[in-house]
Amino acid sequence: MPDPVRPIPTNLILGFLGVGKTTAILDLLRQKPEGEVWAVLVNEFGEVGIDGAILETEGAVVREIPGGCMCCVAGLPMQIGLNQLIARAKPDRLLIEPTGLGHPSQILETLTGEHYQSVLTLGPVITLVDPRKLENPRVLENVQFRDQVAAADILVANKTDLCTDEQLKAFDQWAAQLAPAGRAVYHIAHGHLSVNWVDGETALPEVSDPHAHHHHHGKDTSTPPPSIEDNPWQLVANRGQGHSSIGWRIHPGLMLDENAVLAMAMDDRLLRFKAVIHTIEGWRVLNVVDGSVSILPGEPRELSRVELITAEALDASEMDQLLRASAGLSDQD
Ligand SMILES: Nc1nc2c(ncn2[C@@H]2O[C@H](COP(=O)(O)OP(=O)(O)OP(=O)(O)O)[C@@H](O)[C@H]2O)c(=O)[nH]1
Ligand SMILES: [Mg+2]
Repeated sequence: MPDPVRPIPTNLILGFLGVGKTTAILDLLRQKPEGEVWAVLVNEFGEVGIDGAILETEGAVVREIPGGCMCCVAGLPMQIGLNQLIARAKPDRLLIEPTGLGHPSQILETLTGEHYQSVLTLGPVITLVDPRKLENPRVLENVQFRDQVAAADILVANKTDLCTDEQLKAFDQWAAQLAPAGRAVYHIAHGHLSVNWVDGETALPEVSDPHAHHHHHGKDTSTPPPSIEDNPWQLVANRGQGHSSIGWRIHPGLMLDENAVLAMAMDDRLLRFKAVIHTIEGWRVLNVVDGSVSILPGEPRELSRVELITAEALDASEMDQLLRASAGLSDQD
């Protein structure tokens, strides 16, 4: 007789753009009990999807749902992706990273809905916060931020290496007055979550109306991108959630100049820049958020990927020209 199928323990890792969600999942994957298979579902605001390529390096089975905020893809696209991931990986645990520009309620609804009742069991929801951001009233008022916090079973201050004692104290005071009282609060750096935090059950706190933020992407997320061989330089743009993204998929034969890409990434109109690219010196993982730059060696991929997110829509052709120049291409190429 086959073993009865046990529901897969599942954790959401929430938090605002660039707070350290992918870093934290990478860190959890390094602490995974030997012999277990963990799967990661990641949804990015941008169309191109960078985190999947980064997460695959830690041996997880990864499925990306690029494009849009998770609430918009939380219906069918997410169910298709999730079902395929579960069928392929048969994971012992599932970690989900929704976009930082997303609203968690619809994804929670999907995961706890009838379809997944016997398939998944929702463990603690972990929300990361950069305590420095609490100084910005616009962050505190942001509905996505508030609902990411409201959904948290465990509230974690990340990037504490970059915080002053006062900022950490202010974080603790802010966390202490949040309702409901009594959720676990921790301070960490470099996304170093304890693997023990993923065990247990979520208290499923209430979050506000998911329909409070109407917007439209007007696109079909199920269409696969064109082949990189046929189309070696692909530019895709996305809008929604009061933000815009521009992304590129680039043939790995087109090597980029790291310094030129970095110069483009440091443009202070960008809220976020990330890339897994083939440079003249080798593969690199670039990350820029809040003026902090990280450059790491990367593993060879089937293509280079670049993504930037802005509040105001940028002229995609201006950015494209810069990136093309970094690959030694002119507009006409
Ligand atoms: N100094 C410092 N840097 C950190 C810490 N955690 C993450 N970072 C860096 O912050 C950048 C963004 O981290 P990610 O893990 O990609 O953040 P994310 O929340 O997944 O970002 P999005 O998916 O774009 O929303 C990377 O360059 C990380 O190396 C930390 O605790 N301290
Ligand atoms: Mg991420």
